[in-house]
Amino acid sequence: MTLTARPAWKALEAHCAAVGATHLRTLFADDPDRGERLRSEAAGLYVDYSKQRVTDETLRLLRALADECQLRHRIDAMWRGDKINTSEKRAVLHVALRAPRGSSIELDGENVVPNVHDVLDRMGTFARGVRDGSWKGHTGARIKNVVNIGIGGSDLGPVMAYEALRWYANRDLTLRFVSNVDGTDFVEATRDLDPRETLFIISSKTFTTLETMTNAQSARAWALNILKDQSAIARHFVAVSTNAAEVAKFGIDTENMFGFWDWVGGRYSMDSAIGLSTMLAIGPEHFRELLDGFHMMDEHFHTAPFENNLPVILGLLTIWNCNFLGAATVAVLPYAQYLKRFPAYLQQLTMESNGKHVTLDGASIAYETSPIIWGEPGTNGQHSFYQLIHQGTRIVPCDFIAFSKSLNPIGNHQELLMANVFAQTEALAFGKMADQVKAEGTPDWLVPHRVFEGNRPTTTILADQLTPATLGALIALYEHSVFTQGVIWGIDSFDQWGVELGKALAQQIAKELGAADTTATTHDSSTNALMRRYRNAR
Ligand code: G6Q
Repeated sequence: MTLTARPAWKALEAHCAAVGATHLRTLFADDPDRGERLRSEAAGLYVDYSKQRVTDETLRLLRALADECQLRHRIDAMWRGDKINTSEKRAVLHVALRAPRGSSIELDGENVVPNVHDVLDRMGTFARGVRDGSWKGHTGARIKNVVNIGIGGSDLGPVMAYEALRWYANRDLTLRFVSNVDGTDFVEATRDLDPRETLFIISSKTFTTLETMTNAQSARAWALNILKDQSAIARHFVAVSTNAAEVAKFGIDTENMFGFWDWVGGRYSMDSAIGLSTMLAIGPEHFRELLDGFHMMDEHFHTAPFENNLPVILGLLTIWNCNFLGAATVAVLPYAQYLKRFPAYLQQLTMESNGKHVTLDGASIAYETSPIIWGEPGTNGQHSFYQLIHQGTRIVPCDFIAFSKSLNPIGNHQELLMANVFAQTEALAFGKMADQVKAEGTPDWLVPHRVFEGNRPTTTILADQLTPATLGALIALYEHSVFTQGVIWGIDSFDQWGVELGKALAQQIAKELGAADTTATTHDSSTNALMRRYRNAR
């Protein structure tokens, strides 16, 4: 049955027509306790969704929709190792990456958890060696710099986690991340580094990705330019990949390769060996805590009733906002400078997972799928784009993320930071009405400009402190929320066919740009003219 024909969907449409426009002021006035009731807590995260434009009936109907879409069954299928990534015929088992030692998650009858821990143990031994200086560079010098080369899922997670957990990082190691095929990325990342003290992690699931392989070749040339000796590669390059053959071809000893598996999607891989840079920065023990945080949220998602299941609630609220209230985007607003790359990470996680136009069986979709995710840390955003969120013509649901205790408590910064979180969510929900504005003595002509309509939906996620474990729980919260949304929309959240066309065309065009005959006119008139212009200018 198509989603929009389901009884719960129809009931939600009728419900939305009846109460969807009810102002949050009314919802709070009629139900003064909703702030105490519409909240839930798990794995160290307190989530207040009372400032979403929902009633108990909305939530009941959304859960009915989840039941009709067999969410419970699909969660179980994921844990069972079913090939729920149907278009790529793959299981989706990132939950196994953080399963505790001794537990069991099976794929085709085989427990995959021991393999996960074998790799974690090897990563741990390697990371300790680099951190304590016993792993030396080719000339005997200690490794002081680590450069992760990877892109997409092999970059965004590592960058985000490094920034997020910087407080826990070994400051004797300099971490850099190179992703873009723009040579500037590599050159700027390495210009002040000494190859004798630099370790490259080539992170690529396939080990064939154009950008990563191009940067890896440049890294090798850069290193050999000083180190001279091919055998130096073994001390300065390690690989994280599923493709041992290509790793060996590149010249990296597979002894120095850390593996993962085809059941780990790129954007779900930051807690696999792809997290090697994270482990080098924060150490194996903190990395373990990160995995424990993920696992706590996994357990909660797997077992908690939907009424207080955080990923389910957040996923269903996204359905409500996007498909019924008509929101097209979600702003992610971490009030934590360390989470500055978290919105970018969530962009990939959400939009690559759920930006789909057909259902699992290939039928076209006649409802909206993934919202557009964007955001910046607060309070910075308040001085730029919040204007639109407060007074623009569009609804922008916001996720506010905050931590009660600062890792860097100086002066009254933390109090001011938190005051701003609470102020923003209150202002967005309740606004400021014309009579209030007038009562302040505002001249009549200015009143409309100073009115805030309010009724702007927000969720607040509050944790005690930014720790490896809270970060893990936070990421898993979004991972499973994204899955919940995908189940409702009936799509494959784990493939990414949409990146293929541009990749293939770029390969073709790269050949043409390199060809001797520069008159190629195989494209449309716009592309041909751009290529001509570039050729003449280069
Ligand atoms: C993520 C995507 C994509 C992928 C990159 C890098 O889910 O599949 O972002 O991670 O294209 O791929 P490799 O790790 O294979 O280089």
